[in-house]
Amino acid sequence: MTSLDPEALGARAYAMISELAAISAEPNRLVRLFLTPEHRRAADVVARWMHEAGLAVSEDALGTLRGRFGMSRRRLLIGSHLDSVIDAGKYDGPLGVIAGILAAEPFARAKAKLPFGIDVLAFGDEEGSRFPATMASSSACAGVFDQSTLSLADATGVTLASALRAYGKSPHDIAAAAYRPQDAAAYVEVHIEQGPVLESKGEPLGVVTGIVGQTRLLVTVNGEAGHAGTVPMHLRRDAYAGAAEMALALEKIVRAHRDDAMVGTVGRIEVKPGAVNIIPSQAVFTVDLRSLTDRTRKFAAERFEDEARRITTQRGLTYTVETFHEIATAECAPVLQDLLAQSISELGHNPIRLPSGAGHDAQVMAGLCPSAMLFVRCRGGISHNPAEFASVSDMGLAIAALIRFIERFQ
Ligand code: HGY
Ligand code: MN
Ligand code: MN
Repeated sequence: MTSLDPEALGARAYAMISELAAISAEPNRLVRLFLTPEHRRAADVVARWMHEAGLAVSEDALGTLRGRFGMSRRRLLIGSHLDSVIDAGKYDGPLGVIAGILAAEPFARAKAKLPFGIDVLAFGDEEGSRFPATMASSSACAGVFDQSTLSLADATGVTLASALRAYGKSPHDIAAAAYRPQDAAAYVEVHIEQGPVLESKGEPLGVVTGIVGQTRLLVTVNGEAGHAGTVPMHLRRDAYAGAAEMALALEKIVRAHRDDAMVGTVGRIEVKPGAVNIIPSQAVFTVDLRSLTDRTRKFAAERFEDEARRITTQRGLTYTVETFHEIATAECAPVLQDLLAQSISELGHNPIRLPSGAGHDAQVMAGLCPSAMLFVRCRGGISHNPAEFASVSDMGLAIAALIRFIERFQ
């Protein structure tokens, strides 16, 4: 058994988290998007860490870094993502990559004879912050990359295909990035909980039972521009007012499904022409709908469409709804859950089991191989926010638990 010093592991993790957090497209907030110069700089730092840990480093056609130990065909995959949301916290994603490197290191240094190899994976796109799709990198590893994603464009009109070429990759090599199912023994991801449960129970670590399915919609509402001072209210076709009523209708539908941990969010809205004295002719907004059961999520999406139809008819508006991301609920492999729980108990802590309301690469990897997640307590459950925080000791305990997990894994 490897001797463990969680405090020292946590301190190293914190130093690495801080180094990555300084790599941002903007000086005053953390923004690190897929296939940007910041992604390249972050990947170069992570490649150096992987090399220093004794891992053989390679990069696949989607820019996923792979730190490899051992020659066995059968691979234990450990990973998370390097990209961030806009104005992000510094733990969401990087903690999982860093935990994988620090957990693999003792085995690589000792040239341990394991019945499997270890691949630490640093994915470049999980958040979907740049292109209107998410988890492109882990999809390529899982062999489910959707080629139509290549033609998606970012806010500046750059397509994923041209961004890949600018990053030095060729879309023709994407298929080669896929693991053969027989080679992928399991996937494990360490991630901050991004919620309040572990903190409320006074526990540092948790074992994820399942990851919610997601539906992301782009809704376009069209009305008629008009003079804000002269058009009487009953004669207006106000696209924004219609969109606002649709957002409230979404909230009402979702609140009716409390039991499935269902949540619905309108996270972004653009109004045109966007002048103070013009009645909006168009409103374009996103819907993020999640639930622990796919059936209720799909039912809620249908109910939302019914409401959109009713509201726009009443208001003389037209609308379109485009589903730009859909991913099913993923169950975490019970055997791996138990192995993680055992590792946490051995460290003297109570292995809380909980679902994940956030999406993760583990959801995609669950289609390739048995997958599991280890959650780390985060202060106030805050995430996707610069106030995001995980303590040195909690991070150290997570890495220690991951080391014990690797020792037990067969
Ligand atoms: O949106 C999510 O759940 C994840 O943070 N990408
Ligand atoms: Mn996130
Ligand atoms: Mn994440």
